[in-house]
Amino acid sequence: MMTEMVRRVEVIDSHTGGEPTRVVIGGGPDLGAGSMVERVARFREFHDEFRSAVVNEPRGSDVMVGALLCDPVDPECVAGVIFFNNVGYLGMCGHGTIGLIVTLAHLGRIGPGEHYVETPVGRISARLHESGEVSVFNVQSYRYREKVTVDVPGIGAITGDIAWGGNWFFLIEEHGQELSLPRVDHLTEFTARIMEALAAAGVTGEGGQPIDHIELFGPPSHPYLDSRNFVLCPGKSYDRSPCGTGTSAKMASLFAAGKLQPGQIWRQESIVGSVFEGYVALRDDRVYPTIKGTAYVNAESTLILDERDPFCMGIRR
Ligand code: PYC
Repeated sequence: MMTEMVRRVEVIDSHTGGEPTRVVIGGGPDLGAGSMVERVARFREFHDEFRSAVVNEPRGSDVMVGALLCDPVDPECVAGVIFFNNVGYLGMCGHGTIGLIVTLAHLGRIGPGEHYVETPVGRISARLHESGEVSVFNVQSYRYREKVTVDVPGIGAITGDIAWGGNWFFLIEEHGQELSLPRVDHLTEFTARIMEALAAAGVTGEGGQPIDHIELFGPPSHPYLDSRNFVLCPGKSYDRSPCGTGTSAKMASLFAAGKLQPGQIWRQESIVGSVFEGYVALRDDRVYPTIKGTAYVNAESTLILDERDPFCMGIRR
C-alpha cells in the first residue's frame, strides 16, 4: 500500500444498550480553536466527507453514531465532543456520551467520578460509577408544545408533545402500534411518515428547529419498568438504546404534565430490551434530566482511508 495515498484514523467502538458509538481518538480533521458550536460549523462546512467516511458504509452502517474527540475550551472539561451520524450532526447524544465516558476509561484517561464534557449544545457532566455504569447529567430539557395534532398521509391524525432533551422530539402515546422487535421495519416507515408530515406542516421545535426524532411509547416487557419506546433518528435508523436525549425529553414532558416528580425514577426500555434509568432535578425552576446506562467497548481499530478507493469517503445519501 502506498502510504502517501492512505490516511489512518484511530477509533474505539462501543455499544450502549445495543446502540453503537465510534469515538475518533486520532487522525480526525483539525477544526481549529473556538467553541464546539464553531467547530461543528467548520466540521460541517469543510470536513463533511470525513463524517461520512467514519460512519457510512462500507466501514460503518446507518445506525453508527460517530463522536469526534476534541480538545475542550474549558480546562475543567475532560473532553469536547461532536456527535454525528449517517446524515449529519447531533447536538447531544445520551447513549454516545455513555459510550464516550466508557471509552475514555478504557483508554485510562479517566477513572470513576464526575467528568465534564463540552458539546455543541452546552457543557454536560457524567459520572462513571465504580460499577462501570455511567450517569449523564443532561442539558436543560423541556416540553415546548403539548398535544399537537398533525395529519399524516395514509395514517390519519396523530397527536404528540414536542419536547427538547438535547435534540427535538415528537413524543407519541396514542399510535395503535405494537412496539416489538420483529416490527421495526414497519415502525420505521410509520414514524418516518410522521416526521415528513411534521416538516410538511411546518411543525417545528422552538425557533423553527426541525423535529428530527420521533418517539413512540408503549407498555414495557416487565412491570418493574415504566415504558418501552421506539425512536426514529435522523437518517431513518432506529435507536437500539432507549435514547438518552429522548428519555430526557420524555421525562421533561411527564414533569410538565405533573406525572413525574423530581427525583422519581423512570425506567425506559428500548425496542431491543435495554434500559436507561432516569430522573429529573429542578434548578431555578428548570428541568435537568439524568439518565444512567452501561456501555461496552467492542473494538479498537484503525480505519484506512485510501484515496484510490472509490468509496473511501463512504456511500453518502
Ligand atoms: O441517546 O441521545 C441519544 C441518541 C440520539 C440519537 C441516537 N441516540
